[in-house]
Amino acid sequence: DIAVPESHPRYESLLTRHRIEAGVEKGITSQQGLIAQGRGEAFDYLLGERTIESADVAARVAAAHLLLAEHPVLSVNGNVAALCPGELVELADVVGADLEVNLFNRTDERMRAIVDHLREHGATDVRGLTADGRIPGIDHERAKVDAEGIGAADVVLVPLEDGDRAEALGAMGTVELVVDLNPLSRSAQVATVPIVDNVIRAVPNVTRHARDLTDASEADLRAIVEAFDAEATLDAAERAIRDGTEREA
Ligand code: PTJ
Repeated sequence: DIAVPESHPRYESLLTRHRIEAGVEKGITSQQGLIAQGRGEAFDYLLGERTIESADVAARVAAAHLLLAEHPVLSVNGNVAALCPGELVELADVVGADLEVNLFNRTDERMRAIVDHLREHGATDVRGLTADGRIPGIDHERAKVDAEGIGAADVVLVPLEDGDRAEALGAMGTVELVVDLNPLSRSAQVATVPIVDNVIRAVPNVTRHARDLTDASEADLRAIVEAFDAEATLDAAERAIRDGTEREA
């Protein structure tokens, strides 16, 4: 869906940009989403535009958390809705999670456009429009969630979350699985499981691990979750960025 040959060295990156642009045109992605994408791209470039090993381990741990959860929810914002809607619907199916549209810059138009967009990509029930719950400790619009959705979730996947809200969700005792290309961002720092990878690669990777772990026992899943070290994972991502930079220099 883009006039760039697949052989182009920056094909993936250009495709991603095109999706975000199309998302803005469709009323799904906010203008700020363009800036967020640019920020993410810079980190992705430094990581070598690949899934580093520590991110793959984190994706497996995230899959284990989602499979163990009583009530897992995948939070969807304007960027991820544009980048990987079908992949989010697939992950929700595989782990039995709800999808909930939850926006940083919330408007009714964008909420509805994203719900429709997810339905076009195969989602049946999409939460977020009820908005009868609140995340304590943050301002009104950004605090809105479905009481029966994120409000009652034990595990939430929040791709590209804002730091404030990531912190507030953590304070509610929710297990937070964060996808963010910047290992220094507050969301990555406060996450139970930070996945330092592009959502475009991370979401299908979590799904692949979830499929692989479908038959694992509860004890095995718990062992995977308990062996995880978030701080070491963030350190490994920082090292990958520094090493890459040194190689370029
Ligand atoms: O649709 P809304 O209103 O909910 O708004 C969504 C955005 C992303 C615009 C909003 O949450 C926002 O402004 O986020 P920030 O504070 O800019 O943070 C975005 C973070 O995501 C940054 O740390 C980026 O490095 C990272 N990021 C950007 N694109 C990607 C990414 N991480 C993974 N994959 C990406 N494609």
